[in-house]
Amino acid sequence: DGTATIAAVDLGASSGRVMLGRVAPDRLDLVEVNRFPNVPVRVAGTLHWDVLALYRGVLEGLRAAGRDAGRITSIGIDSWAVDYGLLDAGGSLLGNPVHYRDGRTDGAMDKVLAAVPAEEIYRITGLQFLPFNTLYQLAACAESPQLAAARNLLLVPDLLSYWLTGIAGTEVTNASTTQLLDVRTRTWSDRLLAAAGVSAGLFPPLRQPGDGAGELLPDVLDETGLTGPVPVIAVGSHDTASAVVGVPAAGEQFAYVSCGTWSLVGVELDTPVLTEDSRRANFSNEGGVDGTTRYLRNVMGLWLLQESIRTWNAAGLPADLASLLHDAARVPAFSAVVDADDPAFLPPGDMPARIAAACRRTGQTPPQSQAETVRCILDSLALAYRTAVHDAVRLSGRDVDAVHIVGGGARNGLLCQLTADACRRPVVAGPVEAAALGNLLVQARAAGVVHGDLRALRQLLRSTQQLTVYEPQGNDEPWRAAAARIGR
Ligand code: ADP
Ligand code: LRH
Repeated sequence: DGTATIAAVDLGASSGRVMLGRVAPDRLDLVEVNRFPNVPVRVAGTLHWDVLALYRGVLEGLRAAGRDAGRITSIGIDSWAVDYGLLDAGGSLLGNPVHYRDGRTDGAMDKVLAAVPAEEIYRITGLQFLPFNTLYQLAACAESPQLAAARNLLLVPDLLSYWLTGIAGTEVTNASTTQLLDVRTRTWSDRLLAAAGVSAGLFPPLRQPGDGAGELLPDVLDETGLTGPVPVIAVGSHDTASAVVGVPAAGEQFAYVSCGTWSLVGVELDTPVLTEDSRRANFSNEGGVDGTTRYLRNVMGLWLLQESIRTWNAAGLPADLASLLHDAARVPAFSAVVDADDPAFLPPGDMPARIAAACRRTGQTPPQSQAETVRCILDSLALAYRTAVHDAVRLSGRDVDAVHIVGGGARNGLLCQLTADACRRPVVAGPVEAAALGNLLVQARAAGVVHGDLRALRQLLRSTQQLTVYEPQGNDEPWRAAAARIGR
């Protein structure tokens, strides 16, 4: 009847959700049928994802979707990037996937860069140098018996897809985050596979967003109560690829902040920017849906806030997000700012202490209260977004009329206003579930209920999603001064 009923699984670093969408050419309704926390587990000193708990959350969500909807047109999965599971010759998972924040990659990037110069890696991949890129994770465990026993490497969404369908593949937008893919040909780079110590055969065949990825296995139909056949569709399986599809922009002159645990800040381009300036600015050319380039920088994001709250709660101090944000709005701006991208903030641990130390290092009085710490985080994030938007404009030549904030951070009115002020441009906030919506739209297009390019898909978002606009206030001077304080 021209309507599709679609399940979009979106696994973020802080929570996973299964969303159920009903899509028609002029209609898009989305409901959350299951949400579950994503809590990493340290085992024998190594930080792991609890991948079976996530898979259970997916199965429970699919069961709930079936209860709500009856038949389901298709399923798609996206998750955070770079991490993977290894399968043995029998297709069994070899150990639990390791978290990108685990310390095993300490020093691994330097070792790879000693063998292959950074300039060359950037010319091939166009990717930001982050210590946890799959290239460095693999190099860090090159000698491990586990890698020796591995016959297949599956990125997290592809691993869950494999459990659902029995068919292994590698979706290309997520593959682009490994730093093993050639950004121009979108195929594996032999040079970098060699540097990682693996062969191309480790990776199942590449898939494009919109490709079929198999059908639910009989045992999964039993487990979920769904009526087959139910196809699984490859979507932009990197959550940020799906989130950028879900940005409700009108034209081309927009920047986005995909604002969750991380903040991914950049623009959408037709072709990558591979200049030396771009490499030095540590900008990424990630593979987007429909062959687009997501030209962006990883900013440390709301992790700074999440980890501060976790630290306070662990110390028995009451701290809830709503009251912290309420109090932070009353703290004077720019009392202290930090470089949000300081690598010291990457691992789990006492975040307020590390923020205070960073303030002292730059000659500032550290925040004293929880509210001051939260204000410091939000000012610092807005400042980092400002730098990233300026750099994206400068390095790509793309003009930007508005900044879209999507993801959980779109709910943070103070952060949205600060971002408008810092970027000197209107901020359009929402949708919160942009990744799930981008996932769903690519499936709806594969099912033939919506048509056209990303612009057409975004038009459907603009006509169906609630958005909030924040106009810039104040002037640029305090932002420039704050940037100077941290040497930016
Ligand atoms: P991820 O996909 O990385 O797990 P989300 O996009 O779900 O992240 O965003 C989670 C973040 O959104 C939280 O860390 C929190 O800071 C922010 N957030 C969620 N709900 C609210 C809210 N009601 N008000 C302000 N911020 C919120
Ligand atoms: C956001 C994200 C980001 C990656 C990081 C590992 O969830 O996928 O794009 O850099 O996780």
